[in-house]
Amino acid sequence: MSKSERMKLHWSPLSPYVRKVMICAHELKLADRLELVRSVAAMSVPNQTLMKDNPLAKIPTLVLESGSLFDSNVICEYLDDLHGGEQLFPRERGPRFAALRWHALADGWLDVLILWRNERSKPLERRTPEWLAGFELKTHAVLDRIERQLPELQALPFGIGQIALGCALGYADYRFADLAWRDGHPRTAGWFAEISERASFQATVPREG
Ligand SMILES: N[C@@H](CCC(=O)N[C@@H](CS)C(=O)NCC(=O)O)C(=O)O
Repeated sequence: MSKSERMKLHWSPLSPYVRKVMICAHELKLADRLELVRSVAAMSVPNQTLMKDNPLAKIPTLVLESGSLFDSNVICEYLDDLHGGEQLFPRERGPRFAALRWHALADGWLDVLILWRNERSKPLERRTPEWLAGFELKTHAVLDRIERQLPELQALPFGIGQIALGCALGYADYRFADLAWRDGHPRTAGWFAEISERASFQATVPREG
């Protein structure tokens, strides 16, 4: 893979995983190098065009001249590797695994929220109450963990951990307003308000279109 090859990104303005990639691209000053292709990805109707580049039919998918890359974690690392300067994925062992743990927590929570949203979109009689209860329980456990351990994240250099968490909280705001996640989590709320001011976050706020 060459450092100057063209990059096409299967993209949507509402996907939190795509947003994570776009925030990395903005932070790394690589956003102008991405050709954004609006791609609809829905679990129930796999997008055949997207499947040519990613058999899982998921976004984000990054298409390079040398092949395609997915998922968002791999794409973020790829972009970070292209960039010569400050790293979003720390190199040093301690900070690296601390950042990766936050990344995994935030992405794992996003996976829960997406499944929860899918379940909530079904007609009432087809919903599985135990699943709904499980998604809610995990969400509250994640939020409580974030609130407690936030100082650890704040002690790390800005990077993939903060980006992933910002995307997950942004998605919770966009799709789960009724969750009122700020209640009981004032430290997280303050942190999110601050990080949302970054230009990379402002440029990628979820919006229809
Ligand atoms: N683990 C993947 C998750 C990507 C993902 O689930 N994206 C959603 C859109 S937000 C998607 O493509 N859904 C279509 C599907 O699951 O078939 C990543 O980090 O890229």
